[in-house]
Amino acid sequence: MLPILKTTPDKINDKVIVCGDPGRVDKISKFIDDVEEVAYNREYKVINGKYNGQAITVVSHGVGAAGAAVCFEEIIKGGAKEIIRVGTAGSLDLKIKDGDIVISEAAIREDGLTEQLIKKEYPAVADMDLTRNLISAANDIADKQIQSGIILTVGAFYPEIEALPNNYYSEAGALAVEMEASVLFVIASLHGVAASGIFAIDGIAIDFDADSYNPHRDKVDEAIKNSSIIALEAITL
Ligand code: R1X
Repeated sequence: MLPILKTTPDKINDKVIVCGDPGRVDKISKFIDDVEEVAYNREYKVINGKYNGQAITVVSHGVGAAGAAVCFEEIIKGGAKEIIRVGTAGSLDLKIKDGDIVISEAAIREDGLTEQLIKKEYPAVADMDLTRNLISAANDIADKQIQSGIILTVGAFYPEIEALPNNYYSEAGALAVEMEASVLFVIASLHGVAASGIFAIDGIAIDFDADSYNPHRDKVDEAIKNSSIIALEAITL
């Protein structure tokens, strides 16, 4: 039993697409054949199906490191061998605009969780082959330039007394910020599993202004749709 996903290991295919939003699992299922709804417990929705004739699983992991880590540990326990996260992220580079797509080669571990798993010196890196597949599928599908590089994974989304680390890592060349990639990369590496990520940019996160954050726009939806298709192509290449 995979207790928090509330399903069994035989329901997890080798190839898994993960995303934060359970609603996005339904959207991705529109591109997949022979869809089977497997489980839906808490924020974790699991479906199976086929893409390019190959069996794949799509799972949602919710927002943030702790809940996502539970998902990643359980899908790997279930037998996942290749995992691609399809997500949204804020831009940390003024050349990268809303509706653009970023592919992660590595993630900065400001997630607040992975230091409870292994020392901070251990890197959060994406699998080279899966990342190369993503870049190549992106070049075939998207009509604009796709950037790849280092992204930032944070634990806190809204700031309080402490400032977010967004501007600091923007200066260091990080392309975008989100909340789960470093967790995926660390857990996958610890288990010898391949993982990578592709991100639709939903706003500018330099000098982050929480009051003007609005990810619900057509150009963001379009980028999420394109990144979902790119991920499905990349994982079945
Ligand atoms: O990873 C981030 C988090 O899951 C991106 O979107 C959510 C917050 O808006």
